[in-house]
Amino acid sequence: MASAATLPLIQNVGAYESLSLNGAWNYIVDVQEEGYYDYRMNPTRWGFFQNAKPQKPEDLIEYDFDKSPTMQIPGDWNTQDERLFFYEGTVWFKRSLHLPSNIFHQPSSLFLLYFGAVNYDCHVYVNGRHVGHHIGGFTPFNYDVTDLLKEGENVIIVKVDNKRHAEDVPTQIFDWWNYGGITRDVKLVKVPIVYLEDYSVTLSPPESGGVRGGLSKRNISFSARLNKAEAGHTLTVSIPELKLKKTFTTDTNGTIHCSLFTIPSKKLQLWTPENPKCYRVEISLNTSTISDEIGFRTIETRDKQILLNGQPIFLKGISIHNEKPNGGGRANSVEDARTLLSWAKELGCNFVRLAHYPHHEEMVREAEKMGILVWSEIPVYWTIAWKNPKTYENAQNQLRDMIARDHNRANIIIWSIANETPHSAERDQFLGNLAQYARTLDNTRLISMAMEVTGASNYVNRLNDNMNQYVDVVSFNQYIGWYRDVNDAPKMKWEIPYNKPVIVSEFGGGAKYGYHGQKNQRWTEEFQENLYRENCAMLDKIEGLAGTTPWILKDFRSPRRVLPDVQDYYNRKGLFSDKGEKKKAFYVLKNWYETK
Ligand code: GCB
Repeated sequence: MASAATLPLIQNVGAYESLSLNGAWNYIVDVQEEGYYDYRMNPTRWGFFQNAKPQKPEDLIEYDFDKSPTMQIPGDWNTQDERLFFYEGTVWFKRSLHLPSNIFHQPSSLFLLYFGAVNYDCHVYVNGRHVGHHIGGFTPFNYDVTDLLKEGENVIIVKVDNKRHAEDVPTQIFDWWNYGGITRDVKLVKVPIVYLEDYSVTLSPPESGGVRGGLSKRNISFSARLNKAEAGHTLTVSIPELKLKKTFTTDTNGTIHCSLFTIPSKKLQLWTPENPKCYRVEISLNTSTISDEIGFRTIETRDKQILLNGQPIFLKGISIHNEKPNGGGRANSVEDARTLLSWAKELGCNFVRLAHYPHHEEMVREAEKMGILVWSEIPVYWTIAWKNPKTYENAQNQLRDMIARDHNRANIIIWSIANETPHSAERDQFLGNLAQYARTLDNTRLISMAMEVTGASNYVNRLNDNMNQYVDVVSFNQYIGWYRDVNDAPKMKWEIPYNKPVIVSEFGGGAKYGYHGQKNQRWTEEFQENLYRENCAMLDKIEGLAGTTPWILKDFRSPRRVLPDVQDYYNRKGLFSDKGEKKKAFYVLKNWYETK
């Protein structure tokens, strides 16, 4: 029997006919990996992936998925079973799937099993066969399972392990909840045997005749790659509203390289936060057609400015964790995205930093519809195992899949490769390679990372990071007023010796919603309000400040935040409480953004 194959990620998975596998999945919590190993640590006879059942009354099988509880997928296990709130380990999931015989009467189709994200390490089985192993908790992946499916009952089993390790990405410690499970959509996707694995439709950058003021024509470039390296496949791309249509033929690699559409500038509405215009793009390959909604804009830097469509823009941002707006748990729906993003809008934002890992796809797509620019990041956070080649490979794969999923979204302007990493030669090499890799995958966006400033003297903050040469935008986090006295804020000086735009990618402090007192009383809303006031005044003095993404939109769960009655396992730096109530500092930031 043929085995399944791990495939590169399919672009725009939502454009294909699919069967949702969301819903109730049975699960077994497996603290000692009994589903794999017997008492001598040899493979067990009755591995859970077999979904074994006793055949005779005397048969001994010590598990039964069908009698085990269920939980909703997508969803984290921590907030669905109170026994699993702090659990980090292995859980097995199972669901069955009834397939009618007629779907197999279409020999020109393949079936891809697609996972939006599984945190952190997972093995996938279909009808008892191992399909693949994936690591990394926030990026999608898909397998070709065509040959493993059968008419009638099919069983999908996923073993998920979210134990933390020093060599992982993220590493052993991080300031957010390690939500485990199948946290994003699962689907069985039907695609033609030859399908578009990847395509990109972008407005060409200025130097190639794209945009800068006065140009009468603009170029839209199209490139594509099929899943098969075959010449002679015909692709027709059309943008009906612009009356553009062209037909291309693939080369022997199954690719189409940067083919251009030229269009008079005045006909093209550019995507902007004020007018987030997207055009329907239809792509026909052989006899099948998919469509996407694509916006056109350029993003570049000039000295210390960020230019959107050739015009300087100040990025009025906020950092966000991918957590549900009310009550915590992993966010995974369009509604979650809309709520969080509408709070950002209310704050006056035109930009969000989706920290510290790729958020669910709808978050990016909804932001695009709402006119919100995005910074998207991989979880290379704090003390990564810089010397470990496997760690690098893992980080690079996460970067690849983040870009593969979202590179057609006009609103993403920054790929961020790291957050607050300690300086060393190994770290510079690791991050330098990541930055270069990102550019080979996508040279139409800016690269940044959240750096740290060092105190050159008591009141002078100097940004001194070898990574400055690799990034387009220098960004740093600073916590004056929280990890340092707020009264120092007016005395602070900033030395950023690079001719690049600056984003302050974090600042902020904690407050418990509804707790009031003096402005020097920690945890009160007044303390946070004053901290924001002082910070906004201080940031205004940074030369070349091109944007800010304060920390953070909403209180979020973190195992590191243990102070009873105040934190209770929440990082309280949100401008909204975990239940969505606004704190006083919200208005300070909103007012400041109104001046920008
Ligand atoms: C940081 C981290 C962020 C933390 C934050 C804090 O610098 O980048 O992940 O949550 O500080 O609250 O301390």
